[in-house]
Amino acid sequence: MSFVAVRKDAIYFHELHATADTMAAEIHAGLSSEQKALPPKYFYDKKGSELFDAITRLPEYYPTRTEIGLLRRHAPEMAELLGMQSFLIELGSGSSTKIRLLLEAVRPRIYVPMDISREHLITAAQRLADDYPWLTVHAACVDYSRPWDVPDFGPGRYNAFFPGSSIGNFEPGDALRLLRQVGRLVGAGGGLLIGVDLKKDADILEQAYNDAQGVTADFNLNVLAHINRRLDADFNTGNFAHKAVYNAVSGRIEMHLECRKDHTVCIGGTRYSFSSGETIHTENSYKYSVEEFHGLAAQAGFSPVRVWTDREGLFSIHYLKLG
Ligand code: AVJ
Repeated sequence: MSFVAVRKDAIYFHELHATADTMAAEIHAGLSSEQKALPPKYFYDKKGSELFDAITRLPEYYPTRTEIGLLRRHAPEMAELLGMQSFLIELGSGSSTKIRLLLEAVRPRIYVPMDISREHLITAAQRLADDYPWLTVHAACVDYSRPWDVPDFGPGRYNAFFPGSSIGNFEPGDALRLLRQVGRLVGAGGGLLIGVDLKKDADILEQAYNDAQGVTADFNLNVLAHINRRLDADFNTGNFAHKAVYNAVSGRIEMHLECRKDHTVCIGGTRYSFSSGETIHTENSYKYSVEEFHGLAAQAGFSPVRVWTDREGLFSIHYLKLG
C-alpha cells in the first residue's frame, strides 16, 4: 500500500492501516476469555494520553525523568551515532517532548512521529512544527498490533527512536515481531535508539505503578470510560479498583482492574458477567536487563552499539544497528 500524505496545516498526516479498526471485536475477545483482559493500547484516548502525561510527572514514576536525564547527558554522543540528515521515525511519540532534546543536534531530513492516539498526535506534531520551522513533520497514526505499512521516503539513512520503554508493554513474542518491523523500517545499516526499563527491586517498581495521588488508578480505570465512550457500554468505574503488582517470575509489572461486586456490564448489546474479586488484566510492563534486551534485539537482527544507564541502574537507552 502506498504511503499517502494529507497536508494538515504545518504537517503531513498519514494513516498506516488500510482497514477500519477492530476495537469492538478486540474488547469482546478480551472480556470473553477465562482471565478477562483488555489490550493496553485502549488506555490512550485523548483523556488517557493526558493522564499518561500526568503519570510521567509523578515523583514515584522514575522512568520518564531518568530517561530524560540520560537523553540530556548523552545527547551529543547519541546525535553523533544517529548522524545528521536522517529520516527519523519515532514510535509511540505521544507528546513528542523527548525528541526535542535531540532535534537541534541531529537536524533530521524528516521527522515522523507515530502514535495510536490520533488527536493527541496531531496536536503534538503541529506544536513541534511551530517550534521548529525548519523541520518537516510527517505524523502517522498507527496501531503496532495490526499490520502496518512501513513509511518509505526513498534512499537515505533511517533511524527509529522508541523511548519510554513502551516495548515493555508487548509480550516478548510481540516485542520481537515489532522489532523486526522496525528493522524493515530502518533497513540494513539503519539505527534504533530505544529506552528500556531495567529489572530492579520490586518495591521501587510497585510504587511507580501505585502512586499516592492515584493518577495511575485513574489511568487504569479510564480504559473502561474509553470503552463506554466508543462502544455504547455501561461500565461503572466505581465497581472496579486499580491493582498493580510485580510478577518476578515473568519480570513484569501487571496492572489489573479488580471487580468489587458481582454485576453485569452491557457492551453494544452483549452482556458480560463480573464476579467480586475477579480481575481484568489491563497491562503488562516487562522489564529487561541489558543482556536480556540485547538477546531480544539480536533475534530481530540488531547489533548493540552503545548502551547508557543511570548511576542507580533504573533505566537504559540502547543504540543498535541493523546488521
Ligand atoms: C507506556 C510503557 C511508558 O509501562 O510504564 C505507566 C505505561 N502504565 N503507568 C509503562 C504505564 C502505568 C508505561 N509506558
